[in-house]
Amino acid sequence: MILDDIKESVIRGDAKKTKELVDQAIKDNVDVAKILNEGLIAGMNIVGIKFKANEFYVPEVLIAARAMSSGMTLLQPLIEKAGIKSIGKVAVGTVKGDLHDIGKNLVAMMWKGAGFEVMDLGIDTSEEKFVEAIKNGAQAVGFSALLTTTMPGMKNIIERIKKEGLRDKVKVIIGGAPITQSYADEIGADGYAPDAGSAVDELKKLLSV
Ligand code: B1M
Repeated sequence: MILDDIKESVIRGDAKKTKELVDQAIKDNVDVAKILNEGLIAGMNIVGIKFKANEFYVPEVLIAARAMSSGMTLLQPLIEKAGIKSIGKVAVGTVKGDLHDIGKNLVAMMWKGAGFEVMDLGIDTSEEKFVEAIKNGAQAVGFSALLTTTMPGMKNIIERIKKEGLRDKVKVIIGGAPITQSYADEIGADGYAPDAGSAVDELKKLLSV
């Protein structure tokens, strides 16, 4: 089955093969939603499971995400044409003063891989940028921090979101090496994930998808 082949080629991180198979599936008139959900996204889901189980490490995830992107370049215009909706709109950024982006990028890739529309706010992200993302429709915002000196900034963002009267419109999920569940509880975040694979499960749980 071509959809299984697409899934396997994403898991293997074979960008060339993934693109060829997606191209073939399109030519064979396979339903675009099936190519997306049962091929590309299904592959990235397995990658997330393997990453969580320490069977895959950062390089394998990056390579798989690149394979998925290669298929997406062909699929994206057809998805837009078919009006297929993402399963949710979310934003993620590394907090103010923090330049570490490898973990944040992995989370963004895994969320995209799971079918979310992701606004990547980048590094050194101001409170205003998070607020703007919520005003632009983000149903959840993710904060990443790698430094013990920048993690307190997460509390400030939550306070700012509250001040803007937006707290009940958005779920907040946090992560990064120094972050813990008890810190998430302390600052009033809705969720915490220790790794990019768990970040997918946590986001799906918070948004009930
Ligand atoms: Co920096 N750095 N760094 N650094 N750096 C650390 C974090 C550090 C632990 C190293 C050390 O001292 N042992 C230390 C922090 C100490 C502390 O605060 N307790 C440190 C320091 C001190 C610094 C500087 C201050 C050094 C200096 O200039 N004196 C400086 C700060 C710059 C700044 O941010 N303002 C600095 C700079 C840098 C580089 C620029 C050189 C580079 C970053 C490059 C980049 O990101 N583009 C860098 C790097 C690479 C590291 C280490 C070596 C690796 C970080 C990394 O990418 N890990 C790191 C030491 C270490 O961790 N071994 C270190 C891989 C990545 C996949 O993991 O980001 O944890 P991680 O993400 C995971 C999870 O945490 C989770 O999922 C990811 C995947 O599983 N996760 C989330 C992350 N975000 C999430 C969000 C979620 C959910 C899960 O929901 C939204």
